[in-house]
Amino acid sequence: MKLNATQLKEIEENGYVILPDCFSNEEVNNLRKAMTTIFKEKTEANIIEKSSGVVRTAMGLHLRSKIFDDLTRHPKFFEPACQIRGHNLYIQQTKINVKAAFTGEVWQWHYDFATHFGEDGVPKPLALNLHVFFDKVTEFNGPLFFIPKSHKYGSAPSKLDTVTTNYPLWVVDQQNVKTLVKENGIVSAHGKAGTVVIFVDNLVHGSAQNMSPMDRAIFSVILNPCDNAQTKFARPEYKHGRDFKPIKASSYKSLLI
Ligand SMILES: O=C(O)CCC(=O)C(=O)O
Repeated sequence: MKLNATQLKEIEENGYVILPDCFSNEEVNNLRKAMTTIFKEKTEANIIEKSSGVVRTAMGLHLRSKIFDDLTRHPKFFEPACQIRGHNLYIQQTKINVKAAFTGEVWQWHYDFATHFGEDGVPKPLALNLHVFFDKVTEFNGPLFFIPKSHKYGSAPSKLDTVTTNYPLWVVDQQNVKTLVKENGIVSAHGKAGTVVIFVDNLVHGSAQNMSPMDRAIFSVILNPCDNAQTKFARPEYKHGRDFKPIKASSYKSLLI
């Protein structure tokens, strides 16, 4: 799947692009079945919500399951990522962020590079975060909020938050968010299951708690240029992949079995 000139421009200008109808219902249903199995595993790579104890984030999925490994290398992620960042990309991270009905908790305002730099010593904000919705995402069930163009302001000062949720996150302070939103507004990323969203490493984003009765699961793969790999190794492999060889596109047959 190749991005057209308008979509490439959207990423450059706004820092994100939303691509509806990328994966079929059959593919998403198979992925959801695999997700249920993954959530039952007792592993520290399944991080639970602070209050409800349900899975918040299941990580390291390409290391844990064939179908998620194939999804990670799927041409619908891989080809657009190559168009934007070139062909030498490694898998930095894979996860499903769940946000369960009624209980899914907040992701504070942040941009991914603050964590990639702060925790892993990634030199430059070149990683791409590529999502696929496993549920219909609406304004009600905790969609991601983006501040368009915020990636153009460089890296806003960030502070490590280990208190709000069970997932440590480098977050942007409210005064900076206020300024960025005043100048650029906020958009929410919604669409049907099977929608793909791509966004850049410096884009400020977050999401509110899910108080709706609808679950909201989103798969995420972060691909990073091989020559921009991590230089610090404090986090486990399920949070930052250690195989820095360039990936190839998968045959992705397992998505349809
Ligand atoms: O899943 C969400 O709502 C937010 C996830 C996120 O911001 C991230 O993975 O960087």
